[in-house]
Formats: sequence, structure tokens, C-alpha cells
Amino acid sequence: MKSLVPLSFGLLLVIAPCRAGDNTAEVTLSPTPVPITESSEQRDARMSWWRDARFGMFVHWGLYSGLAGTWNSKPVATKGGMEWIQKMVKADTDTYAREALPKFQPKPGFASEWMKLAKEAGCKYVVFTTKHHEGFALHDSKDGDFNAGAKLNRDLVREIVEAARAEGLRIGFYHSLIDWHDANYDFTKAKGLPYPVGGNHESIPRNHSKYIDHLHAQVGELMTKYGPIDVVWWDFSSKGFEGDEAWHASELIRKVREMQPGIVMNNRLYSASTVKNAENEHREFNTAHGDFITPEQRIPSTGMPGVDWESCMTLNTTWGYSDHDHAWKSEQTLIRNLVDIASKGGNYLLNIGPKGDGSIPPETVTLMKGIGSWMKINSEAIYGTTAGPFESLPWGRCTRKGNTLYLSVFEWPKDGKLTVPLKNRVLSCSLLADPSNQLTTNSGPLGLEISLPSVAPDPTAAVIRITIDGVPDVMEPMSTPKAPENP
Ligand code: FHN
Repeated sequence: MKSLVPLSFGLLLVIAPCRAGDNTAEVTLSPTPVPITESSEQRDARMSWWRDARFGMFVHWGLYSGLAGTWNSKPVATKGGMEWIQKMVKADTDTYAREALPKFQPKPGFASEWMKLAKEAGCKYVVFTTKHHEGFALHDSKDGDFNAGAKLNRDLVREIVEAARAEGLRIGFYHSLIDWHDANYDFTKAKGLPYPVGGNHESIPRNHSKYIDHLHAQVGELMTKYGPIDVVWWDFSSKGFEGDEAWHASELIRKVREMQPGIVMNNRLYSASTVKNAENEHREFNTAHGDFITPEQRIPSTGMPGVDWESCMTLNTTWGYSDHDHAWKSEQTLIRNLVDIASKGGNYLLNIGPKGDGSIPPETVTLMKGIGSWMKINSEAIYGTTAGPFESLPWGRCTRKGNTLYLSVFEWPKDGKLTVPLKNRVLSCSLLADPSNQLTTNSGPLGLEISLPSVAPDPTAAVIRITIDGVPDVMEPMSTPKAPENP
């Protein structure tokens, strides 16, 4: 019997085009609730672009970007998330806005610079902050006045969405559930969630359900004014404050899935699972809470078999731009992260933090273009692949597409012989960097032995494509023979 997964219960959709040919059709809800069920086949179809994409660009951009990690002309820190600067300096929202707004001056065309860089890096989708914890919304919102429409007379979300479409990129909305501006966001209830306590407005009684109305209203605007949205990325909940109690989550999920039936949603309307060891988080994952798990600043050592997951990481140590954080990762680390994550069946969401005018720091441009150069030759080993069949490989990683394996060699063998613990017969074997040249292979006691040129075509990750006969038949790691019992 085909399994019909109850996605949620919803209302009938009515789409009213606002302008001919413009794919930002207005979407409105009609009052008749209809059960939304999704078969696993339908879910696989909805998730397939995301699973094939493997690589996305995260963008943290907001008022904090203009402050650039500085407050009262002093660096706040050289490490850590400068998007949290309001909390770090314990500023109330009025003081914060007074300082930050004048420094947030988006230049014309900033968004296409982002999208061109994402494309050049090989990213297939871009997820950007429509609102971060500071509470400033980048769209022209009719709900409240702390947004780009009211403060800058611009709809920055429209500019960014249109720039993404122009580059053929999928677009996703990061949206903070936490709000350090809204006077009704009840931080006294939000146990385990950050708040810039210390400001002068703690005494004001707060009606959190009014904040939830604001949250739902702005999400409604975002999900109806900009056409099809591919990803929604909520952030974040704690064990003490999550789900229906904190955000009326199941109602929000129902509404969003109605307004955007194809959308792919992360899991952060609920706190990360209760299992002690985050490595086992996937064992408890409930897809009614979202479509994919979001390990942050880490790569699960053995992946997360059976669930969709995406590792989000920074290029240095901050998500939001900082003038003072120069701890940039190396191009090699970033490329090997991408390969490592894909070899374990996950997606890589790599963050950039543009400046207050939207321009991208030069170090970021260099690193993203560096990944792009590698992807120009090797993207076949990333897009549309699944996890490799090997638990671990001493010299690198492996991704798979059916009976084709992509061996990404990090440590090029000094003797020019690469051993792959595989029993299958090889049908073809060549370097992606030199596809016309077949490499010699032999099968030996330890498995397949590939003869390689003396110099690696790429010291970071040189990819070998092998097509084998049948499904991978992996050799059990040789157990080290026990030393004979001493008589
Ligand atoms: O607090 C945020 C943080 O600023 C950043 O947005 C990351 C990105 O995943 N999420 C939260 C911390 O988990």
C-alpha cells in the first residue's frame, strides 16, 4: 500500500497573477481546510532538485553588516558571530537601530554580484537572511516599520530574488524566529534562546501571541509576494522553547506548505533532538517537523543515513560581516569539506557575509572562485551523487552515481598505486581532469589497484571516475592477523 505521509492539513490555494509574465504571482488562501498528504514518491520528487544540488550559498546580511563587528568605534571581537553584535553589546533595539541603520546602505546591483559569485562557485541555490535575530526585515513589509520598505524605501528581498532568478539559481529564505526588536517577543519565556538583555525595555509586559501574529504575517508576505520560493530556513528553537508553544509551528508549516507546495523546509521550528550525541540526531528525525536536519559548523563523521541533511558553515568564524575576523579557511579545506559532505550524502551550505553596502569581501570572492575552478573540472563528482559505499578511505572520499564511483584523492600515493577495497570488475577508469586517458587497473588481495601518474592533477582533490560491473562489492577491511599466543 503506497504510504501517504500527512504533510499537514490545509486550505485550498487560489493564485491570482499580479502582472502578465511576471513570476511573482500573488498567492491568497481560501477558507476551506483540505488535508495535505504527500506520498513518499511525491516527497522524493519535491526533494529531488535539493538532493541533486549538494552545494548552496548561505548569505547573512542585515543591519549588523554595516556595523562590521565595531561598536563605539571599538572592535567587539575578532572571532564569533558578529550578527549577534546587538547581544554582545547589550543594546536595546532603539539604540541599536540608531547606530546601525545609517551604516546599512545597499548599493545598486549588489544582489547580482552575489548571484554571479554563487554561480561561479558552482552553487545551485542561495539561502539569504530575510530577517535575522535583530528583527529587521529586508522586504517591504506592511506589518510593522522595522523593515527595508519603511526605512530604506526598498524591497531588498525582491531585488535578491530577481537577481537569483536571472542567474537560474534556486532561492531560499532564512527567517529568524527569534526577534530582538518586536516589543511582544517574550524573551522571558524563550528559555535557551539568546536575547540582548540589558536594554531598557524589559519591564514592558509582552504578549507573545501578538509576536506570533507578526511572525506569521511577515512569513505570509514572503511566501506570497515573490513567486515560487524553493527553501525556507527557520532559525532557531531550544528544548525550552519550540514548536507550537513558541511559534504555532504546525500552523505555520501548514500555511507555508499551502502557499509554497514545492518548498523544502529545514527542521529548526523545533529544537535539535534530545539525543545526547548529535551524531545520532537523525535517528529521531520526524519529517512532520521539516524536511532536512541542519548540523552547524560540523560534518557528521558518518553522515546521517536515511535522512536529508545539510551542513551550514562559515568561511571564517562569523556569519555576519566583520572587519576584524581574518580567520579565513583555506580553499583546500572548503573543497575537501564539500567532497566529504557529498561523500556522506549531505548538502553543503557555505556562508558569505557581505558588507553594509552589499559588497562582498575580497577574501570571500577569492575563496568562492577557487571552489568554482575546482568545480569546473570536478562537479560531476558532486551534483546528483549519493553517498559512497565505503565507511572510510585512507586517501580520500568517494561519491556515487549508480555503478559509477568518483574517487576524490586527497593524499596522492607516492608509489603511484591507489588501492580501492572493491571486488568488482572495472569497465572504465580515468581522471576527470583527463577523461580520454584510461588508467590501468588490476585486482589484487587488497582489492582494486589503480596505476596513477606520478603527479596529482590537483593536490587538493584529484577525482578518478570508475565505472564498475554491478553494484559496489566492498571488501571488508582486512582484520590485522592476531599475533600467535606466546606458548
Ligand atoms: O544564532 C544563529 C547564528 O547567528 C547563525 O544564523 C546560525 C546559522 O545557522 N544559526 C544560529 C545559531 O545556531
